[in-house]
Amino acid sequence: MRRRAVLVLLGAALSGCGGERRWDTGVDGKPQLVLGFAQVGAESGWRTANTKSIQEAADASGIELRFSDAQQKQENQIKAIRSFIAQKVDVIAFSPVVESGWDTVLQEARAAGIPVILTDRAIDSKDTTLYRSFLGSDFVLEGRRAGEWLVKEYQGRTSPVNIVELQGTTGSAPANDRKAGFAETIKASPNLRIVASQTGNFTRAKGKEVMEALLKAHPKIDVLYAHNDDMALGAIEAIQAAGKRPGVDIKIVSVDAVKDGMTALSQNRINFIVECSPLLGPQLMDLAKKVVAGEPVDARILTVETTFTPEQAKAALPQRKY
Ligand code: GYE
Repeated sequence: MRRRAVLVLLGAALSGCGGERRWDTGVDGKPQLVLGFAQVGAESGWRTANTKSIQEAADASGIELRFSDAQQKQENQIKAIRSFIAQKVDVIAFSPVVESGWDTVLQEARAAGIPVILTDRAIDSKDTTLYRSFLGSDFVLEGRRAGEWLVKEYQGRTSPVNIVELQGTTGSAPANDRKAGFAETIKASPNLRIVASQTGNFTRAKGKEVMEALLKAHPKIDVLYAHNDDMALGAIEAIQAAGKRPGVDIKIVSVDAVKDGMTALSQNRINFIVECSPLLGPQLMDLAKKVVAGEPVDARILTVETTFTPEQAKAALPQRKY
């Protein structure tokens, strides 16, 4: 504790010479850089794995992480960012809970000379100078992949296929984009129709609750498209409680590929999962160092991902980290 405080003070003294902000090297040769990270919350298995990845990567690279959990509320994230500005952290990173409404607080960060990195979720601001880089997945592509699986699955069938959709958090980039990518892909098959689409806020509890209501309102549901595994897992409970077989009576496609989702997939209770990797920590730490050192970085850094069938899930599960 004491040594760290000294190093931080030393760093402050050394960096008072103007120009680009720099991180300084401590006595053990490790960089001393303070990263303020405003996380969305702890709503899903994906999020828990993402937080762990960021904490571990910060530790491994000698970065001091100041972590805040917004409990899925934008106002809390804005407060956390303002607090990081007041603390004069070297760099701020955050996963915006929703896409809109960030300009004011990000202008404040810019005015304070603190660079901002977006991770996981994007914002819809036209002013791209408000942040240095965006690191995360292509959510439209994920939605397309879910749609492509469905189109193939029902190829040759002309009778109606009734789909219900459990959306992620309203206004969030993954909910908007996964919806759009999926809709665009199934459009050419008129028998594939979305009969209901509601938010389950990316949580298991809400996924279950909304699915219970959907099962009552729609006696014939053929497919569930869930924007994440947790909502699919909640919905599976509701489907079973209604006396139906998940994966058989109602086909299920979801996004994330966390361990619990992959386990359900390997047991044929989910039929297909599109992967979305939460392991963004190491790349985020590299980016943070570069941005603080004034090095150029790519405006958009994409995560490489795949898809899983039940057989592929069985094979991948033993090595799955999250
Ligand atoms: O898919 C979901 C989480 O933003 C990609 O947020 C992330 C999503 C992820 O709650 O499980």
